[in-house]
Amino acid sequence: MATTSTSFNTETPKYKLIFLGDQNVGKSCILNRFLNDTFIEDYQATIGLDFQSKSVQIDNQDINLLLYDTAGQEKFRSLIPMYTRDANIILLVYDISNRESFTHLPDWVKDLTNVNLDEVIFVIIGNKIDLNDKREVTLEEGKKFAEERDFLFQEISAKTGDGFSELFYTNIFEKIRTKFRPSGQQPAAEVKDIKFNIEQEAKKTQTKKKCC
Ligand SMILES: Nc1nc2c(ncn2[C@@H]2O[C@H](COP(=O)(O)OP(=O)(O)OP(=O)(O)O)[C@@H](O)[C@H]2O)c(=O)[nH]1
Ligand SMILES: [Mg+2]
Repeated sequence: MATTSTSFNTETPKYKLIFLGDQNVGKSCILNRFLNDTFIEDYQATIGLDFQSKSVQIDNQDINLLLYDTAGQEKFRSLIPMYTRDANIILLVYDISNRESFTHLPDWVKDLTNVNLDEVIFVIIGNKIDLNDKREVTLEEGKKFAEERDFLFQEISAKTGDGFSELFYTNIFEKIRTKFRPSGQQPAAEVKDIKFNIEQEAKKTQTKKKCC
């Protein structure tokens, strides 16, 4: 189990994000694209759970994202409730070129019996849109699934980085701002205008790691 962590100022708000979804849908690659702006071509199944963290700014305030990457393999499924119990944001991933990974989504949602869906931000992610010619799930189907449950939705490609800006800034950080409103601050409008520069963010994180 690879584990990296950074020590944080304890007053900085923390949000726990958990990536769920079938084996091979690209959960680890999504995290890797978000944290390092790179893509891993070879499949290496996650064993149990991986944890990483990242600091970002919302409304000029630092927040810490605690990122949990779970294993999609069936044999690890029984561990999931342990990780989702105190999650703030649940990201449920399917592969747009693999219909089964989409039809399994209701089962993933059903398994979240210990989660109060009103208190978490739930995001449905259709990954691998670079494989559009092999698409087995339409954009509309993905959207409909999410809308019916009042979940956020975004199609992305961990391979190309398409949709990442919308996923994190337009959807997740904006929702954190309105739903959790760190420290009750007044909303400061500019989240959508922040240019999503993964490289810059990664450098910032690395610098912080070195100094703390
Ligand atoms: N074409 C394409 N391939 C992708 C994309 N994202 C991931 N992959 C590939 O899909 C395979 C699985 O990716 P992972 O990120 O390891 O999948 P996972 O969901 O973490 O799998 P588990 O850890 O077993 O649950 C790898 O071979 C990746 O290279 C994508 O956006 N496009
Ligand atoms: Mg993985």
